[in-house]
Amino acid sequence: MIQIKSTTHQLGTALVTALLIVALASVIATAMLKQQHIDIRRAENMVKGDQAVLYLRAGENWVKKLLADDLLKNKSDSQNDNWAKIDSSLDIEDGVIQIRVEDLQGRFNLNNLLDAEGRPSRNDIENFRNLLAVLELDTELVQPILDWIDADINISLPTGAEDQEYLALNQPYRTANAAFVSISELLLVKGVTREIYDKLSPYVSALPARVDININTVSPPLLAALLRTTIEEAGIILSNRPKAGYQNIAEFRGVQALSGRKAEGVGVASQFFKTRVIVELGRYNASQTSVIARDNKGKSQPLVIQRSRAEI
Ligand SMILES: [Ca+2]
Ligand SMILES: [Ca+2]
Repeated sequence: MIQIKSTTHQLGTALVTALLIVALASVIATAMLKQQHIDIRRAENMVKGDQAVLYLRAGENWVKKLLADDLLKNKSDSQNDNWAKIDSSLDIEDGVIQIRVEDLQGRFNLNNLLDAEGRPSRNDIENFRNLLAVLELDTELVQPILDWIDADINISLPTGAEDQEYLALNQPYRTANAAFVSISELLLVKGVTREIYDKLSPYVSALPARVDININTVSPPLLAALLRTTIEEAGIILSNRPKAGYQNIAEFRGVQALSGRKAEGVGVASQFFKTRVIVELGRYNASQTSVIARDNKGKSQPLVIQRSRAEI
């Protein structure tokens, strides 16, 4: 009797031990599967990430090629050019790629506020003031913006700002005292709130050279600023623009509606373009913004001078 009891007890212990081992093995197997699943997902993301980067570069290269070819086709730049017409999605294996090109000379170049010698450029300052007015923003913002890029640390009166102002902030920083590298620097300038920035940013650029505004790609608010007129009138002038754009500036100046008003610092060709490429590969998304400079004399190939995963 004692013998049977002991055997039953031993059997029970063995069963519990076996169950424990099975349970433990299940836990380990589940953990291993989970880790394997994470590893597979990680590897998949790495592959997709590499693929996406290649697609982003391919999109950028395609635009460089279009810009180089365009130079051989015509000497002006307008929305009729091939580079301007890419605004659609292309199907690729496992996904889609979107490419958009914008002429940055359809905007006001903030660095034009200083002339080639680094002195305030009266005409450009006037144009910028008008742009601020057209956008219903404070025209006095021009002073701290000018102070941000001029070499000296003398405050432009009455509303300018230099180091003294910025060094007194909770998170102090200095004035750039150099050309804007990105328009997002505006957010550091005294008086420029996020709201003001969002309103102004579609109309300005930060280019590494003094450039003309391209009359073939200019927007109604900026043209209104250049001609000292209303957005409505600027819109009418632009609606009469030839389909292939103006071929030279004399042709633009000859337009009836312009009589009595003369836009300065304008041209019909561009050197700087912004390309935004967006790639979607299944669950994986990636985007890139590049600024491409084109040598309009055609001596060298278009060159990427700025590249960012964010909007520039
Ligand atoms: Ca062209
Ligand atoms: Ca300064």
